[in-house]
Amino acid sequence: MKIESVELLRVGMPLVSPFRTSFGTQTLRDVLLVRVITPEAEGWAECVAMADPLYSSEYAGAAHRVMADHLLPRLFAAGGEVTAAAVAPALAPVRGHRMAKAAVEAAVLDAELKAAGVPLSRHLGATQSHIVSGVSVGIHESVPELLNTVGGYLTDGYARIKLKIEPGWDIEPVAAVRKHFGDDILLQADANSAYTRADARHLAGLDPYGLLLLEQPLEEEDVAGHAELARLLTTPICLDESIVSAQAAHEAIRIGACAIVNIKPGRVGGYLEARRVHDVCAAAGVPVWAGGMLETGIGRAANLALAGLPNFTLPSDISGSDRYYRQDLTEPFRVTDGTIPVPDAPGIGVAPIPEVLDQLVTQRETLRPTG
Ligand code: NPQ
Ligand code: MG
Repeated sequence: MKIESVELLRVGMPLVSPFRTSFGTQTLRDVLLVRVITPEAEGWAECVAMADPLYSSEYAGAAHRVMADHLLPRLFAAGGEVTAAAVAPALAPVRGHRMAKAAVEAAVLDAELKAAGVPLSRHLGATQSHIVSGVSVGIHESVPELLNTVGGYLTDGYARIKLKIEPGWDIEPVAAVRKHFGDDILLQADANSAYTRADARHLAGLDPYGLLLLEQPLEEEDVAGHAELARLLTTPICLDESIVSAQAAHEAIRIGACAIVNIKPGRVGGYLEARRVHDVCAAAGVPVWAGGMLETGIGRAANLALAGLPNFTLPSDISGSDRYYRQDLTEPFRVTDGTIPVPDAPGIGVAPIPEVLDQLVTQRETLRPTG
């Protein structure tokens, strides 16, 4: 396939309500889109880096610059001739910047699959046509307000609730949600690395509440700490931020740092590496589930395809479009009977609605192969 040009677009997506996590409160999603234009087809992808480097060291402004200055020149090195499988090797000399690399690869992959008429789900080897939909619930001002929000999501049909926690907002909200909604709801918690090893005894206070898992309690680099913590808790430990590659997943599992893995393609450098993470976990008997980064319909569509792989056996963080956005960039994704269907059209199966994109776009830049 020959790339004619790549367009980088910045889009400002207002959230339906503020989303507070242990690393801050978000009210607007600063989305970086990648559009790959070839004579046969056009590919779209979304970079999941946030506006600020709070979830990880990557952020949208840096992802934009590294794409324009380092990744796209390498992609264009063969005069624009490229295959999706060759993208990661071509970008490998650049260290880190996995979210940026993931988006470049995903846009090429979408163009390639749209040209070939093959859905991403089929290309990746998905076996599930509907993905069980969970929802991530931010830190609230009070327990009554939290119960009201959770009740609304259960009414919407979400099959699993994830509570964001931090020191000072952990045991009490978990206990209250368990007591109010009963033992049957699927419940888990995500700390986004807000604790230290010294908090082990305190975190063991979550054990009586039957959580499916506790996600990333300690910092990204402290994989050994998670192994230590796992021995002190009965609640299964799941890693998110720490799992930056299939290699990292293999090592974390080997030392007993996690019993479950959250898979986000952006965090591991692409959908092809994400499939390798899936495979490493499957071989070790470790179940996985699809994470979420407040994606628009572009990222959400691709995540649904990946989440169809057989070892994705726990409910996803892939929610309906209306959980985050009043107006999505694509046709909205809806939750029915607690699931969202995997798109079955070629590539990611969707593209931005031109009028919506024009309305929300804040910046566009076009880059071309030279010669
Ligand atoms: C997680 N996602 O699992 C992340 C964290 C997260 C759905 O909980 C803007 C962009 C805001 C990315 C807030 C969920 C975000 C973001 C939270 C990612 O850890
Ligand atoms: Mg997480």
